Parts: sequence; structure tokens; C-alpha cells
Amino acid sequence: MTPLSKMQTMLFETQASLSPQAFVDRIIGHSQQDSSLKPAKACGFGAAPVNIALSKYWGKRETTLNLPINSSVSISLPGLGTQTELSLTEGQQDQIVLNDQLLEPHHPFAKRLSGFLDYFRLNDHTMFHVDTLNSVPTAAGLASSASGYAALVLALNDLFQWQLQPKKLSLLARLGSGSASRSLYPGFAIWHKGERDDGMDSYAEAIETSWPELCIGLLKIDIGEKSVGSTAGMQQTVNTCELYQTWPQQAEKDVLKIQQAITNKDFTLLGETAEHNALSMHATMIATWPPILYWQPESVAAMHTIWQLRQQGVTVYFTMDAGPNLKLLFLETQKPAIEQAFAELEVIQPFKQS
Ligand code: 2P0
Repeated sequence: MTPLSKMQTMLFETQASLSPQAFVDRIIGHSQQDSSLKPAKACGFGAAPVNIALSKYWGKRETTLNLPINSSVSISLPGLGTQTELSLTEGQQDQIVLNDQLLEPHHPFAKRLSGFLDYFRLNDHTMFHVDTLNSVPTAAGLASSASGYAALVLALNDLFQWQLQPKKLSLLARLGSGSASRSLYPGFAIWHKGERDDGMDSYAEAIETSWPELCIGLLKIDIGEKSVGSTAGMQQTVNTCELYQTWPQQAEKDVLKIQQAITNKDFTLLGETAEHNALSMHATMIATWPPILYWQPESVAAMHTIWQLRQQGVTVYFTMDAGPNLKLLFLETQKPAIEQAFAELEVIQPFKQS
């Protein structure tokens, strides 16, 4: 670690005051005497949507409890997400089925999922059968870990019949994957970064509103596996990027602007803030060493097309996550012009679809 990274890491890091197991036990109210980890039915079910951050989560202040450096705001996409069935099974290990394929136990997806399920085993013999269906390409920058861990937590809640409130479900989902904390909700959600060392105030809540004219266009540039995962990418950014020092302040300001834009249905403020926020996040990734550049030439070409459209009076903005794909933001009135410019665009109206 270079002197910069040591100094930088110290600036942001906090110490967890709970272990992840103690965190989970506190939320589900588990103790040796109770039955919170005995299944109440044969099979639990959970379904959750993917979400797109309008003001991004990028950087952790604590990694064991998965605590973010900054708050974030998202919009969920109905019809795209994860459905998960969960039951207990016999055997030496979990059985993880992803999109109808049984994964090897050492598969990275299976290992991470089993690691999370470790917090919910009654004893060493408790093994889970997880059958999960994704309607988005896994690890393609379309936030499948968000819908995945949200659906899994809902399936756990159903299997064990905890009847947890959304805030507690969001806390549990956050432990699995930060962005999953926001996928518990349809529509807009805000994930409060929280201040506490036990992580109990770092959860997402719904922003109750509807915006039927709002459109999200998914522009798929490349749906292959990305070279650097988000978890590693954000750690590398926090550790080596000097520009990152200004990110937390901008992120908190952007959260406020996005909230204001949603309240006032101010689309220009929403679009400008979201695009600026995404590009600022990517600037920190690019200024990381070794550099992390998720963009492909086609991503940059699409940005230029969007900026040209804006010059021609078409109100369209974009956001991007840890991948080369763009998510376009526009209102329904602009849909024909945008579909003409991007023939392959998949358009979703989050508040109009069931
Ligand atoms: C977001 N991303 O706010 C940002 C923008 C990617 C870029 O949340 O380590 O998969 O599991 O907490 O949630 C992706 O990060 O990371 C993400 P972990 P996660 O949507």
C-alpha cells in the first residue's frame, strides 16, 4: 500500500462494532432459545426488481457490515429482476441453481451466496437449496446482485416467517450487497448511508411518489462479464484515487438534488444531476490505479449521440453503472425521437408497468 492509500483509507474507514452474525441475529431476533431459524414452511419465495442509481453508491467505509461512504437514490425497474425459491436440503453443501443450472460450489456466485447464507444456518448441518431466476444478464452492469440479494432476503423472510418490516429487510439485503438495500422497493428509493458503527441506520426507504411520464431506456452495449467487479472496483478506488476525496461531498449534494427533482417533477434537474453524478463516479474509477475503465468505444459514441440530441432540443440524459451499458433518462414526449436515434433501446416506464 502506498502512503496515499494508507492516508486515504484512514480518512474513510470506520470500525464495525458488531460482527455480521451479531448484526443478523439482532435484526431477526435470533437467540439460542428461539425458533427464528427453523423453517415455518417447506419453501420460501422472494421476488425483487433491479434498480438503477440516479445518485450512485461508490465506496465503503466498512467492509464486513457493508457500510457505504455516501447515500444514494435509485429507481427500480418493474419486470426486470430476480425470483428466488428457498428450502432446506440434506447433504454436505448448499445447492445453488442459477437460471436452471446447478452451480459448482466453488463458482464465485455460489460461494458468495453460501457465505451470506452462513448467517442464517441453525447449525452446521443446515444446508439450503436456492433456485434463482434472473431476468437480467448476471454481472453485466444491470445490477443483478441488487435484485438477487433482495429476493433472497425476501425468500428467507418467507421461509422462516419472520414477518420483518421493509427497513429490516433492507438492512439484511445491504449485508448481502449494498445496492440490494434499495431493491426492496418499487419506484424511487433512498439508501441512507448511516453514521453508526453497528450499521443499524444504513438502510433504504421508499420515496413515495409516482412519475408516469418518466422513461428509462436500456442501451445494451456489452452484456458479457465485467473485468472488475463493483466490490473490488470501489475498494480499489477508495484506496488509490486521489480524486475520490471530493466524491462523498458531491454524492450527498446530488442525493439532495435528486430528491428535490423527484418532489418537484423537475426532469431537467433529475437528468443533469444523474448524468453529472455518473460521470463523476466514473472519473474516480478512471483516476484509480490500475485504472478502471468500464466504457467501450460504443459507450462513448452513445454519449456523443445523446449530447447531440440535447443540442437539437431532445431532452435526454444518461447514467452508467459499473459496466459499459448506458441507461437513458427521458420523458414520454421524447420517446419517438430517442427510439429513432437508438433502434435497439429497451424502454421501461417504471410507474406505468405492472
Ligand atoms: C449503484 N453500483 O449505486 C452503484 C453504481 C455500481 C455503480 O451499487 O460490494 O454490487 O455488493 O455492496 O451493490 C454496485 O455495487 O456492491 C453498485 P457490493 P454492489 O448502483
